[in-house]
Amino acid sequence: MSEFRDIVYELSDGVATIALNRPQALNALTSQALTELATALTLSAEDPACRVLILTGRGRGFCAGQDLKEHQAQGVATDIGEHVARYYNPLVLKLYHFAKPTIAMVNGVAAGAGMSLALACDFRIASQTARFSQAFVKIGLVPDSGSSYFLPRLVGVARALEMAMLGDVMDAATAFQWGLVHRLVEPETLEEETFNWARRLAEGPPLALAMIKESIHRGIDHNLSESLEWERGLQSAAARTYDHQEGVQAFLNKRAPEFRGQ
Ligand code: LHQ
Repeated sequence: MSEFRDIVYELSDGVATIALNRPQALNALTSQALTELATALTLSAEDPACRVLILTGRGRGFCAGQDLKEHQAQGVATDIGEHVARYYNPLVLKLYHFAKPTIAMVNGVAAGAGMSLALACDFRIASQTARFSQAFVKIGLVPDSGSSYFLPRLVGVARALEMAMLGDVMDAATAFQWGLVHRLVEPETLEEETFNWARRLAEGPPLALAMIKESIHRGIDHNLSESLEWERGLQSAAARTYDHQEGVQAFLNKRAPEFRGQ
């Protein structure tokens, strides 16, 4: 069901999957791929049948960041800042504010802006073949696409500086130990484990999940008084949903709830 060229978009059982599909270049991002990714994000955001999003890559890479061949072909006159503002920043904001759970299924190397995209997702489930690199410094650039925001929040300032300043390729076991990934699994079970996780989220109460995401995001960016006030407003809204009534009824009747997103 995909009319795209550089990505594959699929939806089943409430789970939408966007797979970057330029395996020969470890799914490095061309303008075409970035445009398609943005379109697929809008599609999945607007489709009520989609309750969870998985972002992954085809082949042995997750995403090697900006396609440096395209970048080079565009010439030194190109303003990278403009490119970042036009393609990457809107994409990262879309992912971060995506009102449904997002999972990066990290099948292989995630480098540069490719790592940033993984960090912008709510969850990272990684195969033992995954690797992570803040590759920017290796080509004389600085972290972009949200890495300077997400990385210190996930691993702390000291480790973020180490990754960003050295640009070393980190193996999956270290990434797990550092708290960059939620689960580390065998390559053969990556899809199954990720889909199991996704299906659990897809069965959750969609409105509450969206509000939980919003409140945790606000919690990291605001002080306690602001967070308490924000929680109060969201709780009022959550308590007015059908799904809240359904959850309570299901608990009292000792049955599984059927959440509708209402
Ligand atoms: C690639 C790439 C790639 C093209 C592997 N491009 N072909 C934003 C806006 C504008 C400009 C600049 O940047 C940004 C933000 C960024 O994302 S900057 C960071 C850009 N990414 C990188 O610097 C990573 C470059 N790649 C690597 O360091 C390595 O390929 C990693 C560590 C990712 C993987 O290493 P290996 O597993 O040893 O694979 P490989 O290097 O042999 O690559 C396999 C193929 O993929 C190879 O093609 P070839 O035709 O020789 O088989 C690479 O040329 C191609 N490829 N990354 N970013």
